[in-house]
Amino acid sequence: MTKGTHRVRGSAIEVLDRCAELDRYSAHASYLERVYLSPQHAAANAATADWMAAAGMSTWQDAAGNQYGRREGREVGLPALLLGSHLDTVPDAGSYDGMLGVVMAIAVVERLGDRIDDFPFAVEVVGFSDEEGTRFGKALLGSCAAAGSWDEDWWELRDKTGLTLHKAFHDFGLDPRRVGDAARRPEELIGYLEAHIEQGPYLEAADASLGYVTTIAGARRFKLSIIGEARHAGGTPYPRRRDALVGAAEAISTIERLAKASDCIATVGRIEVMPGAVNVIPGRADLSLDLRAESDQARDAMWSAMSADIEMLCEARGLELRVVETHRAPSMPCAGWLTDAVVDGIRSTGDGEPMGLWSRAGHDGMAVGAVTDIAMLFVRCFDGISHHPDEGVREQDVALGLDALERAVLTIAEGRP
Ligand code: HGY
Ligand code: MN
Ligand code: MN
Repeated sequence: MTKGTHRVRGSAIEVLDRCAELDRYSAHASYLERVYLSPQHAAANAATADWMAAAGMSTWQDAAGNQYGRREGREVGLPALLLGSHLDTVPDAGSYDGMLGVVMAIAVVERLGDRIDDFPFAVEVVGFSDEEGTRFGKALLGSCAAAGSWDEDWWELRDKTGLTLHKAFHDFGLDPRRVGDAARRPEELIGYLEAHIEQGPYLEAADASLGYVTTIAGARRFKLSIIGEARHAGGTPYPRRRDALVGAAEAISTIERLAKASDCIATVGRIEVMPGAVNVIPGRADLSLDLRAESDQARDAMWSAMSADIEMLCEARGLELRVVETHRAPSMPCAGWLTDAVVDGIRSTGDGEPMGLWSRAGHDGMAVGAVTDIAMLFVRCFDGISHHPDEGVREQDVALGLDALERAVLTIAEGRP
């Protein structure tokens, strides 16, 4: 911030400055990556805790590394309206996916100030610790812990160095035996309201700054292994080949063809070819599959069609297909009463008739929805770009988003006894 300028507390420019400050907590100097249980995770939690405290909140880190802040309502110990998002990122990330929602939530607590003292509920802000699943492959670890849906099998998940989640917990200073302490009981919360960039082009196409979410897409992620036979690239005639990479290429185009012809969305984001030598026919190809749809039924029907077609093409090439499901999260509808408050907030900004859309991106609300009602406020992002350093937001859109979020919280407070 340049000398002499005064940053208005709870303003859009302060929110943007804080998102820029969080960029500093990255595992790499040249690009942003902040993963679960890393030193960067700890640093981002500490900075966020400072901002929460400055906004008048008590702060704590829970047993799964989620960062919380809380401001009491008209009595101590009331159930809380939970605001927030996540602080972790994908590799080579933008500055706003997750972080914007956490920092906007803190700004809204700042702006509401002493008015919260008269609320019939407390207001909490959470910075979830692992929405992306970048390090261990399983997404929503932080919010699953908060929702009480931690799976003991996850302890053996390994990062790319082979370190287990269990060991990483210890190294971070957390006790794996206490992860259950992070679980929130339904009676502790009245709802979860998350502001997030849209991560798609629809608000921009409608020239809308803000939107509300109807449903968060259901997602399933798989590791597909296509097994052939490594052989000499020169000496092996085509009829004798069982080329795993050619099989994977056909599978990838099949995935795209089927998804394009549907309302589902499927992406192969990663492929690993073995042995990976230029003069050896690939004996094995491991590829990721990220599959999403507005409903779990549509998602599962698409998986059945895709897996059947891939099985067939592998059989025709003499290849073996092995499938491991690495992540599954149900589609999560947003609650009507909470979404009505978001719509009220958007309407109060004069941003035109509020636009509803289903979220193609996954969010922590998919896990939190197991213990409390959820709703989401979307903020337009430049050209729909996300999961990329060019991710960007307009200050004016963030300013309207803060107004809408503040109004939504007030609408909820006014609507409760
Ligand atoms: O993958 C997603 O949709 C989210 O950004 N984690
Ligand atoms: Mn993301
Ligand atoms: Mn996100």
